[in-house]
Amino acid sequence: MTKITKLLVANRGEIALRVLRSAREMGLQTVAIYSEADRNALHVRYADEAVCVGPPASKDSYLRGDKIIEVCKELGVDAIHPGYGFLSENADFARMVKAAGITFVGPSPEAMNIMGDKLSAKQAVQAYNIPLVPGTAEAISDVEEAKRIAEQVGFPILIKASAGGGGKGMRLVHAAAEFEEQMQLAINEATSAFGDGSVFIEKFVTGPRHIEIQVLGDEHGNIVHLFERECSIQRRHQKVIEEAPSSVLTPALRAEMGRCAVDVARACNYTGAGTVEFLLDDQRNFYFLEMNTRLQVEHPVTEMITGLDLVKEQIKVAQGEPLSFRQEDLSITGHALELRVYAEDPQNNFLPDIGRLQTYVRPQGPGVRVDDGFEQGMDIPIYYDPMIAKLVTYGANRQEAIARMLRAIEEYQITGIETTLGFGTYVLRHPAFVSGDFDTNFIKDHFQSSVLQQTPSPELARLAAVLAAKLLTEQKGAAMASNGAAAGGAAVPVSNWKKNRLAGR
Ligand code: MV4
Repeated sequence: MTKITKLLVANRGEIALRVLRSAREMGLQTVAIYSEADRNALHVRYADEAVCVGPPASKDSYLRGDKIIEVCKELGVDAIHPGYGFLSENADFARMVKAAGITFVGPSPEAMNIMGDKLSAKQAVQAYNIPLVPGTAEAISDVEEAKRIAEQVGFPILIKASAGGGGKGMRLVHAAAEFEEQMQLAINEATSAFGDGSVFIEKFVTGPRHIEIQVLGDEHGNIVHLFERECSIQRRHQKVIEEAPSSVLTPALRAEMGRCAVDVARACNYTGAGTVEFLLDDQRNFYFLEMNTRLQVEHPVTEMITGLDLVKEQIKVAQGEPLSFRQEDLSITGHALELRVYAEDPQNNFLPDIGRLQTYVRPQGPGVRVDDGFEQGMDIPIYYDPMIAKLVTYGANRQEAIARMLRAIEEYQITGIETTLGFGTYVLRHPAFVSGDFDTNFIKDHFQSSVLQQTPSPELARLAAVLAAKLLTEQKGAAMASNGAAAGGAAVPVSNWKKNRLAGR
């Protein structure tokens, strides 16, 4: 047991603030780091101390592991929380931190190494009974052999880079004739992107759901799962809406996937918070894909349904404390949704929109949580992720969580930049989303084809004008008389997000 007294958060934005808040509740002293672009950021003001670590570019600041460790030594910091992104999954950094006598709030470098490589992850879980997508569990370089396996598995197949992840380094092959060319391209891509040309083959699961299980392990061999998050609503591998629990899992399937996730964690002696990713096919068969060895962006939905604070749990585990609960003590209460609010323009192919937050008023009230790192008047820096906030709602059931999300989106006031808020309304009102009958193709199937190609009709423009006028009147009158203005007369569910946008929200 090495009690942590002073924690440095090696991150920025909403997650830095999120981690600092839990650290403060635990009575820890806190240190923020920041780049020259983040001098006025909220995480800098929130921490007890803050140190500038370099110029705006991540590689010159938030990725400077050596500098960050220097800061720790100077300020007597005894632990580093890496957040997500940046150095969070860098095993070499975790090793350097440890070597400097500082606690890394996260898994061991060994576990990070095993799970950081898709093939070594598959090999590590082989001793356990974990379902894998049919294909090869080893790197394959012989084209003829690869072709034979592909024929056995059956087309279409995916060629994946072992060092890839999150959709990077994948190639879809429909037929044997394309195989050789695609494999060469995959190897070349993997070599230049990751410095490792190892690739493997998997049967392509069409229209899968992306379901991930949160796990938590301590240094005493205890590992539990904290149920699932449904992350199928994504666009080009960028998640848009996450929820917990998933509406497709039965209690039996949930327990089975949970057991598998715990075994995946056990296979690498996992400690701390981690996420095991599965694909679920239309027959509800599940397959282990990969493990993320960090706290994830979407962790709040799990916190809402379990009542746990995952950051506190991470810190307690890092201090060597045993978990204070067993699997049978855990249960799901209610339903949570998370909408990622990006500074992107859905009307313009989701291009990042930078600028100043001229108006920034957060939604409030029952069942609403906003994790963000901005305030009105701030600029969205161009150097980092375009996510402005995570809007999280909680309800007794899915229906209530959805209604609260729609209401919270209406209350949210952002001007000065385009955001994906209105796009959220579109998804949340879509019959396929409401019914729970969707997969990872949801946005491809229901957005691009039906909405983006539409030019605004005169009818839509008229609706937007009426709505804008109505909103203006409301704003001049009582504050937030939430009478469902944006929902009013929603005869064309397909394009509500446009109305929102045109109304300047
Ligand atoms: C797949 C797949 C279908 N079949 N593997 C994309 C991200 C990476 N973690 C794995 N991914 C996929 N792997 C097989 N064998 C489909 C995807 C996939 C996907 C997975 C999760 C969430 C969104 C996705 C969007 C497109 C493709």
